[in-house]
Amino acid sequence: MRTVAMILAGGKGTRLSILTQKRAKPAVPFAGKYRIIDFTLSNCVNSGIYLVGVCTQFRPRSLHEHIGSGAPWDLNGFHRGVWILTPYLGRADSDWYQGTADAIYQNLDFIEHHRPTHVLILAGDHVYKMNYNPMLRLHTEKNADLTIAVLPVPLEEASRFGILETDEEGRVIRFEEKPIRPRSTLASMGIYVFRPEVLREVLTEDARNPESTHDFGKDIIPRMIEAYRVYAYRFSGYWVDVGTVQAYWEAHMDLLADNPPLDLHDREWVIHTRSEERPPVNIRTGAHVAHSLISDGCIIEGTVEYSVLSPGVRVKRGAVVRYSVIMTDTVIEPGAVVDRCIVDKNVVVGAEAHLGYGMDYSPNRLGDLSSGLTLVGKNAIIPPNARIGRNCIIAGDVTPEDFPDLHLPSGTTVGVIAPL
Ligand code: ADQ
Ligand code: ADP
Repeated sequence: MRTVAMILAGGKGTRLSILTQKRAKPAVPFAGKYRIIDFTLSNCVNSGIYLVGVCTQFRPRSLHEHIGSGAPWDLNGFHRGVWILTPYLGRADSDWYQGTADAIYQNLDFIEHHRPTHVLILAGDHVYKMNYNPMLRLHTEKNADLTIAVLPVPLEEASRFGILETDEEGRVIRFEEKPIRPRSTLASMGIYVFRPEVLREVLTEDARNPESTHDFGKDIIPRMIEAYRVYAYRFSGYWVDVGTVQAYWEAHMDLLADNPPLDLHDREWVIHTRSEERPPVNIRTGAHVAHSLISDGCIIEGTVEYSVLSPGVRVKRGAVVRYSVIMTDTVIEPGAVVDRCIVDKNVVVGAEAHLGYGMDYSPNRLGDLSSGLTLVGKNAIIPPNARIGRNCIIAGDVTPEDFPDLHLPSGTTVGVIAPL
């Protein structure tokens, strides 16, 4: 068996709001020291898959720098590697990938160059640990053309996914992408194994179809159900598509349980990342830290509860951080309170400022936040004594001059948000 994995890492990620203002979704920091794509890259190498292509297009710089030569995942060497595949310039219609199927279609030569027996198509924005080998084996045993990884989801969430039905043998007999009225709760994880010849055949046919949006879920899979052997592989572990701010925050809170559903301490399935050298965490007199993940280089003098801190965060005397995700090198000045917030890198929260203030848990106007989260973008400077309500979005790089009123009511948006 020879497998090439292709990671789709090119979606716009607009539902992650300011977190993807300057970086691609798979490059968004996760669980303190990782980036979202680390889970998929690590799953590949831990499954013994060493030929990996990453299809990128939107704001790929952070992602390119993070992946670099692939060394942290041991993906640099003879017969192994990670290749960043950007859309090539000069195509007549568009220089960008149109849909997920188009991103793979444009890279068929890359895939075939490696002469694989199996092509594994993955997403760059899922948080999970999965050994792909049982799925690849099932694909071979069933002599399948396509195998889709599936899992049950709650009925109220089913319309966010590709929903399918199978016969008793596990063959897929119906597939509907994001149905308004779902007939089942078995969801596609957007993880596919293709027989390489079939992949070329279906993508070439799709590329010629002017009606198609060139998307696996919308176009390719529904058309394959009758004419090809399509099977479902049932996955039973923890898996989240962290495509929305709410899901991103909830997945962090999941990590803080005493027995988290995703164990980052598992020595049998290490999640690899690129990280800088930082000194050990320094917890000073008067600090109170509980139910939290604190990364290297943090200095804590205040209170941190139910929160995840990336490297180099400082929480100064009397400051309180709770139910929050705080990214690299952010400073929380003395006496500040940060409650149910996602704060990007290099932010300064001024002394005695209060973020996530008040009791407004109503859904955010942008439709992204449903439990009163407040977001602060990269490099923002929040002035001392500011009061910023829940459901607020402060874009990156804003400074005190952008805050004529230090009391921002719930639902306020400050600064320019990435175009939706
Ligand atoms: P979605 O997650 O809605 O549904 P999509 O937004 O197309 O699918 O993203 C899939 C992956 O491809 C993401 O990682 C995204 O970043 C990437 N991507 C999107 N467009 C791209 C492009 N043009 N070039 C490169 N990469 C691109 C899919 C399936 C559903 C399934 C869910 C599970 O269509 O059937 O249920 O995933 O999350
Ligand atoms: P982000 O806000 O997404 O973290 P950065 O540019 O700060 O964007 O970081 C992206 C990646 O590039 C990280 O892995 C970081 O360590 C690395 N990086 C950032 N600046 C440099 C640099 N000057 N040289 C090499 N790597 C860098």
